[in-house]
Amino acid sequence: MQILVLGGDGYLGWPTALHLSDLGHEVAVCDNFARRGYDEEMGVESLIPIATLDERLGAWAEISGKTIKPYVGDLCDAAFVHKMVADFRPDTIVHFGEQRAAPYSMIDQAHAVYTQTNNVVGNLNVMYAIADIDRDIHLVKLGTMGEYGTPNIDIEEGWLEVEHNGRRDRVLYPKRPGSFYHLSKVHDSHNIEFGCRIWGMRATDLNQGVVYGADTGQTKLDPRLATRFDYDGVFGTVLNRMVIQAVLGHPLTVYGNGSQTRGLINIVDTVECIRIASENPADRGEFRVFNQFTESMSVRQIAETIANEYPGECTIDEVDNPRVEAENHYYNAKHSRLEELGLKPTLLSTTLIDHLFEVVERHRDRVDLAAIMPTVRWAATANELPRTASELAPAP
Ligand code: NAD
Ligand code: USQ
Repeated sequence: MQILVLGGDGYLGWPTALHLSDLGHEVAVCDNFARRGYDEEMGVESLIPIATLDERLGAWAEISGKTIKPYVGDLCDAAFVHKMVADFRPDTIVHFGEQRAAPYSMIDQAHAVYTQTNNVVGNLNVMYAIADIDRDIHLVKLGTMGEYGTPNIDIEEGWLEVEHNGRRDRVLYPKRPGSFYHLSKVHDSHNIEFGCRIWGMRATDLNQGVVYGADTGQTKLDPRLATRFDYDGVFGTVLNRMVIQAVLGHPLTVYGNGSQTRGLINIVDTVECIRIASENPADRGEFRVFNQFTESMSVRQIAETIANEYPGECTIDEVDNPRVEAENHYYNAKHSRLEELGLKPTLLSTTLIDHLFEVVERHRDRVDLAAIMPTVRWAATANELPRTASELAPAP
């Protein structure tokens, strides 16, 4: 298959491009390097050093003999997106190319506006390119489990059968997300579902849980193929952060009482889920939703698992929760559809955690301890005036 990976220079997009290329698909990647720009803006760096996109592509060609084609540009530029899709003529577009950190979107008005503009406009441009060029292109879009929030009923995979005043209907599952970032994904989901109805688009919305892990079969082959690994209070996600905190002797930062529960998935399963979704496309006009996570744990359980596993001393701190989120809540989210299509879950294990400790140990000198504590508070309203996307996140 011809597969175009948007956001192909990011934490998940790069390993996905390698995995798909390794399996024999013709792969292209698109990125505007916004993520490298946020690093400059925040004054932080990936724990694991990452090569430039050119170096990555060169290394992959050298090691595998396979070529991945780069498209460097901004998804918010409609003409660029149209030209790229017309040039590559993909069967599948995998869309990772958005601003993905909830705390970044909550810094102030400028960052909220940037996040929603970047994500919603970029996604609309991709939809219009598909509608104009070839409506059979399957859009595999990365959404998030956080779109649902933490409702007091079971979470289904995208759709809900309801009975109201004696009548029945199948409706999009009601959403109650917890940040302007998570909201941008809800807006995308609604736009895509509408595109399926009006244009007969084929779409799979992958509501992914929090990803952890540092490498995949391909990124391990050469340091130039490594993917990024974030630990700072803005871009670092909970399990990855806690592994680094343990190795650095920093108390594990549980926000609030730690009862909040999230779906988790290992990075090796992420890339496999994308393969499965791509090779089993949605039907014409179908808006299909898969919940992409393999196990759920409370933040406290994650902290206790890491603390128990760490061979040295490790303490857990209950930090004043910087977010506005439910801590004690019901959580039962379905996630069977990817497994029905063949996903073999990689569950959190001693081996996986020990491997992460080793990776962090190797790069521990690169950690900036000052970047660890959370700095963004949800309830604050810093309303610095919005800037343009290029002022906010200049490409390096
Ligand atoms: P990332 O920030 O590392 O990668 C996203 C990439 O998209 C970056 O390289 C960035 O430069 C690029 N990008 C952003 N805006 C762009 C634009 N306008 N034009 C072109 N490129 C653009 O993020 P990630 O962790 O790899 O996440 C990828 C996707 O998966 C995101 O959509 C995210 O919401 C979703 N997701 C991530 C996680 C997680 O835990 N990392 C969990 C669930 C869902
Ligand atoms: N948390 C802590 N301590 C920390 C960091 C986080 O207790 O040091 C808590 C948060 O309060 C939250 C939970 O852990 O309750 C998850 O936070 P996170 O930063 O790991 O994840 P989140 O902000 O939800 O975002 C991440 C990715 C995002 C993706 C989402 C999947 O950055 O791109 O969409 O995970 S999900 O959470 O399922 O929506």
